[in-house]
Amino acid sequence: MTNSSSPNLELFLQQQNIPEQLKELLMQVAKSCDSISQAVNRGALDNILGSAGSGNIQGETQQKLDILSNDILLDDNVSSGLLAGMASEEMDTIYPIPNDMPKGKYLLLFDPLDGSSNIDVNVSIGTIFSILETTQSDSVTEQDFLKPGNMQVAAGYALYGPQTILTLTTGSGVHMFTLDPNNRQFILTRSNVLIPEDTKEFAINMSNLRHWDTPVKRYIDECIAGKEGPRNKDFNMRWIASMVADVHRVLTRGGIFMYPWDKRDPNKPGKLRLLYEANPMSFLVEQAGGLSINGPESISTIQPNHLHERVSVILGSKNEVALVQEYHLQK
Ligand code: AHM
Ligand code: MG
Repeated sequence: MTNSSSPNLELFLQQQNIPEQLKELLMQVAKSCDSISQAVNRGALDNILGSAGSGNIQGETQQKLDILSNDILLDDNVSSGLLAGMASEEMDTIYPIPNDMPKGKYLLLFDPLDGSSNIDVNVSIGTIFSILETTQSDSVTEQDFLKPGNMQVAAGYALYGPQTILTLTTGSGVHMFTLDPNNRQFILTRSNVLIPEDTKEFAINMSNLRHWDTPVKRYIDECIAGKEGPRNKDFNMRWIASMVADVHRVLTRGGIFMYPWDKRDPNKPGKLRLLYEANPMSFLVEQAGGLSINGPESISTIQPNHLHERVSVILGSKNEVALVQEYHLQK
């Protein structure tokens, strides 16, 4: 598919059977991602690398670009009239649209810049977003955001890598758009993405091996045993440490991505956040024919209890994820 024959995001959305306001919101989010992409591209030239000297509610150090990306998304979307509220990894509580602004029925949740540890080393990072609907436009509370993943009306991410790629789903497949830096248009470059059901590639932070639970350890041990082991095939390992980039690879050529619960902090259900990391990525992966689980269960049916709730994540090629699920159920 070439640029000249491919629709841009606006044209693509016009052809989708979704509400006009959702199309407008997706265009607005795409515009914010373009702005974040431009900030990321300039980096040290604008003195925006490095720590901001602050921390978020989850005890993580915030980078200057984390805060800048969060501000871009807030500023671009606050007056759109499409939203009732927003929530972010970088904000302690929800952000209801102020009463002097027009309000809409959507809720926008985001990790403004995923892969914080990669910002200063010029490795791929991205923005992850999830869109929910509410009936409480005027008086939104945290409770309105606590919906299981299968209630999302749209989800996606922008990956800031060698190219900026916007990947999204509105429940009719997964589609990828490449940002043309000459005219700042997102051009459809891959539609109806399907994750191969089988894979020989896994992604996990191996330095946590000693902390894993038995089913995860068993699965990875068997992958590493290769042709001589019970899987009868050699596996390859990749770990970028930006979920957005690791999931993009899985969507592009298959694979299994895991950030499982581990014994480092047994009371934490995992590292990644359910509402603005795991849910949107699970929606995309399932729409692309893959699976996404927390171990024994599908992530998309988990009822969230807190805005910043964490979850164990295992997603990607169907047959591999199903095997890890089987190991958890046998436990
Ligand atoms: P972040 O949202 O603060 O960047 O944290 C999430 C990131 C994921 O992108 C990635 O999968 C994981 O943390 C990397 O963790 P680790 O540092 O253990 O490799
Ligand atoms: Mg993140």
